[in-house]
Amino acid sequence: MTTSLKRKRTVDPAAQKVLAETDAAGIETAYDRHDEQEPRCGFGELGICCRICEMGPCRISPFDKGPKRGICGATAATIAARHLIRQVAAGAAAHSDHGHDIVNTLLHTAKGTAKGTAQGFAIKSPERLYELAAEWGISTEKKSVEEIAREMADLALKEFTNQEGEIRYPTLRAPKATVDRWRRLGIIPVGIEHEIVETLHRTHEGVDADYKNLIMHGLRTAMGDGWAGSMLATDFGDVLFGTPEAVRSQVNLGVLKKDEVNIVVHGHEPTLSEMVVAASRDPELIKLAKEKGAKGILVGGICCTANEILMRQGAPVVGNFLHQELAVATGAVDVMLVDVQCIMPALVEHAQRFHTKVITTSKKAKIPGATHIQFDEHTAYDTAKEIVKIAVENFPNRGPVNIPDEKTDLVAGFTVRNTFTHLGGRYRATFRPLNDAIISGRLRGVAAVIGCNNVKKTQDESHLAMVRELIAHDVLVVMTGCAATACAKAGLLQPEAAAKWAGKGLQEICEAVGIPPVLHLGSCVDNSRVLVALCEMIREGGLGQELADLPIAGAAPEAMCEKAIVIGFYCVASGAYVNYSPAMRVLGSSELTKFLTEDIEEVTGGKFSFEGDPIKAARLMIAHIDKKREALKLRPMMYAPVTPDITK
Ligand code: XCC
Ligand code: SF4
Repeated sequence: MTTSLKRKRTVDPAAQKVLAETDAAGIETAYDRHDEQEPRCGFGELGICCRICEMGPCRISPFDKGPKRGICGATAATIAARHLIRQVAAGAAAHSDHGHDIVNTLLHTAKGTAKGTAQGFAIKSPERLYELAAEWGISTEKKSVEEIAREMADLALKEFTNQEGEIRYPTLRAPKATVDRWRRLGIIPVGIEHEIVETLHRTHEGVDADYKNLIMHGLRTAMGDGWAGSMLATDFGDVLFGTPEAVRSQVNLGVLKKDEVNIVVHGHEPTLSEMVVAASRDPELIKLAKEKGAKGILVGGICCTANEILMRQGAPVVGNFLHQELAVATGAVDVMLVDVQCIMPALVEHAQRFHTKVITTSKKAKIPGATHIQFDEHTAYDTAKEIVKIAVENFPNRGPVNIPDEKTDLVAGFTVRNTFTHLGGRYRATFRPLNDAIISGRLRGVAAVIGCNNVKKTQDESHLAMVRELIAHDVLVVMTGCAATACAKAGLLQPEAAAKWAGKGLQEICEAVGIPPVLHLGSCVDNSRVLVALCEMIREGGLGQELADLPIAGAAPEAMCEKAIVIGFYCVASGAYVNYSPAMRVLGSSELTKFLTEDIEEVTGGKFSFEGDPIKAARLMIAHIDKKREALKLRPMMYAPVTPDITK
């Protein structure tokens, strides 16, 4: 309410309106708490504060004078690398534990202990299950769908706990040259959990002090996320909840309804939110809502839960990370239902100023002051109904309601298969048209722009600027997470966006195929879809032998959490160029910074940059794509880039 007025907090007009209201009412948000934290501790920002052992905390002076080593002798590079890979491990754990829960839910569903369909869960895509079984080499002969699912789920659970060998997907899916490189480097994980445990061991006081060795293990740990934990979350999620199909929906605070019960699901796991969507259609509950004076029941999402139910149910998206408090501040949210990850504890106190009930549902994520209703897959549908009922009964308690008008149409639901079924014509799922477009210079390449909102930056601004710059240069953009929501709000996820902002080559493709220039691939665990798409591009031929050869790049321009760090790490491990901003906390060590942003390219074929200006970062990504095009001796680009008109 004070200093935050001095800076631009968001480019989203809906958010601007709500923030004006919260300012006027003296209601605090994350932006105010951000300003309260200034000035930050410089040691922390630079990554040269160590609090790993009880002799510390130790800090390294970035100046000529002052200590250059911690008490144990750890240098800036050691300290920053240790803390960084601990963040990688935490991110890998978050995604992988989520994957674990999905595999477990499939197992319970297949065992019938989830009371079968009575409790809502069913194997919605047996086709995807059969496909995976074939890929994994599991015989399906004379087995029921449930038997296959049980067998696959048991095998998948072993990916978490294996203590020797290699996780399954790298060799099944990645090109041979990439697998060879990984084996040479020794970065194929033996099991997801093993690498996380080893990270914690190596970074304990007095163990690994070699920053390069630490980072190599960080890459291995991250591979266990991208090529196992997240990939299993996506694949088994598709089996259980259905493989997404292109779907139309709407996004932004304006999707909330003044005259309906509004339930906002926020967090990450699709298990409960899928059930809540189903329960909101229950005639008994709709009848109750009408008795309470509401016209119906709306379920909308925030953060990746939003992306999950958008992809599979077409549910509207209320907003991304920095919208969580703003949604409540509209006064129109009857229940904010949360599970795990990206949930601000501040929500509970914030909600007390309105009528909103905050309900936590995971034993792993409780917040003091919230109502806790434990979710259990065995009683999933009953729990979902109970929660919907609470929301309905809370509807008459609303105070003043102020919902901004803004809502934007979007198309989402792209997957590796359906995108390229589009590109290849209805009956031919092939990457040939994509590869040909790149080879001929109609398309420059592909960029994945992913990740969060970060209150240190103007909400959505970097996502929009970067993505517009990329598509203007004929780079097809794929997105996930809160980044996708940012661009959806600005209309970039509509087919019409191509004519407005894309370069001529990309425009031609979008028009021919009827896709937007920016493709929504789902939640953050669905970044695994990007990895699979890259593998398919190599398999199709003409774009090199290994993933590192591809004219592609990635970025997280408003990165916020450890999950964004681990995604960056598995992309670099997979040979990608990744711009990550704000910079990881390594800048206090010039050696470590140089390793991550330069020398590592010799090792994995990928590298990081930490450019904070989104346009400059986009240009770096384009330069990297052009470098790869040159190495592949691809044809010159057909068309000059257009200048994106940001006023449109
Ligand atoms: Fe969280 Fe996934 Fe980041 Fe958004 S993008 S702030 S992680 S919800 Ni995943
Ligand atoms: Fe200090 Fe070393 Fe302990 Fe870190 S591990 S707190 S640098 S003594």
